[in-house]
Amino acid sequence: MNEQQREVAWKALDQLKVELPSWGFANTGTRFGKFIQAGAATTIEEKCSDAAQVHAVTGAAPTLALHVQWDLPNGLKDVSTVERLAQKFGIRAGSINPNIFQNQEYKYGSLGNPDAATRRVAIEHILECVKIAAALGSRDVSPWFADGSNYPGTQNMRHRIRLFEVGLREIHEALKPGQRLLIEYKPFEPAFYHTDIADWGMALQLAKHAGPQAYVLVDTGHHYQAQNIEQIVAWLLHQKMIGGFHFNDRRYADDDLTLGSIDPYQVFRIFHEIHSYEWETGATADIAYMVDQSHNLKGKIEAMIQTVCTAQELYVKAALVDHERLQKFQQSCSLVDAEETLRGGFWQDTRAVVKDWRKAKGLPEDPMQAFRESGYLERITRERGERNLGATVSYA
Ligand code: RM4
Ligand code: MN
Ligand code: MN
Repeated sequence: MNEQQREVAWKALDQLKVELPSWGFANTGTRFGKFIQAGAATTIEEKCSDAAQVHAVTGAAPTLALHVQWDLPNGLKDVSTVERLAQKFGIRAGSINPNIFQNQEYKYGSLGNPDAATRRVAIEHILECVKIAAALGSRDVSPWFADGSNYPGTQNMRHRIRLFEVGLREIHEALKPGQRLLIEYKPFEPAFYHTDIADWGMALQLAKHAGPQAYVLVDTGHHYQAQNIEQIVAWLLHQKMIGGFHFNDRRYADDDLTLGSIDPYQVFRIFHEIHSYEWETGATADIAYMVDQSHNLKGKIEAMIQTVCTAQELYVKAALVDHERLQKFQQSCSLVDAEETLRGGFWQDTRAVVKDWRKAKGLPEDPMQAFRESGYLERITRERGERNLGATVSYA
């Protein structure tokens, strides 16, 4: 790697911040059961503490995404607790995620529910999330809607579009200046016939209808297998409508595996679209990079460290693509040369330069090793073990 490339890598690393999900530190499972980790977090205090460990060893994860019902069960009243914990552990509250999918009243949907009273409950919850976000100084309110139906003919899909338009617009009106509403999409699950916001086109239309502070959120696991995700990202960049990512990987469906574990080239190609846009326009794409993984077998904190490091390595690889050269080859339709220029970035081993960057920032060169040597995992396993292992295993 030459001096100029090192500079590019350094700048990219200074830029990249990755937000961690509070739910990724907790014991979760599949619908067949849970395998409990003795050291997993249960309380918001434990989640903040664990997230702070990831930030301490990577220096790249200063914020924690919160799911309101799980992390602030008393809503606005819990804001002061989160503030105190943020202070104590040196991490900030990140995106605020409403829970409009698990309570009994949402059996037939939230914003798309045919019952007006249920829609009201969902809207009121999201409006409270907007207030919570404002109180915590969080910019993004990030709802994911499980709404949909399971059998043809059981719901009027067109009517439900209208319900979403109306509901999201009301929520948008409550946003404070600078706040953003990030609209996530997912093709199926839990609904197995239709999902109200099934893809980026639907999310985009709804975001545009809601108002100028609404953007689309791309969860990398929420696509059909053959979908060209980087093309979606290219479109959303072009339209200045990409608000954030939920990073994870998958082999089959929404598997929530650690980032780049199955297909690192896919993540690289997404990052490439972003770097290419920034190089061409001179603008910084204002994107919230958030992790949404919750695999239940890898150690929770180790999985997060692995994901943050992977994001850094792949982000730098994409930054190292020679954009000028690439553009020239694209223009002349020199296919092999263009492709090899792109791959040139991917095949760079960026681990050494990331290590150098960490050293210069006073961070451990090997975050995983530093975490393992810290004794933190042994401590939380001791402290939380009895409670966690004694917990009844519930089968969802
Ligand atoms: C979904 C989706 C959302 C997450 C919920 C709980 O699969 O990815 O982002 O908040 O799960
Ligand atoms: Mn997600
Ligand atoms: Mn998901």
